[in-house]
Amino acid sequence: MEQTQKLAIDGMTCGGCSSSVTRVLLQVPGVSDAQVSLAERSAVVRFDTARTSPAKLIEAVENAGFTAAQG
Ligand SMILES: [Cu+2]
Repeated sequence: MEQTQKLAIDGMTCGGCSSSVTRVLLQVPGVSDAQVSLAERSAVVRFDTARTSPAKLIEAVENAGFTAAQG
């Protein structure tokens, strides 16, 4: 089943950061869309619940050097 999850992202300071976060989210298997907002410090991610989870999305963002939380 597809689910949309909003994440709060800390540590983005420019468009390069938001591009990086977008890329790492889209690279997670099962993610079909990621809309990252630098201004709102957030991401809205659409994913297949059978293939990934909010915890895995957060892990991917944090492995790229940012901080993420559900919300
Ligand atoms: Cu940056």
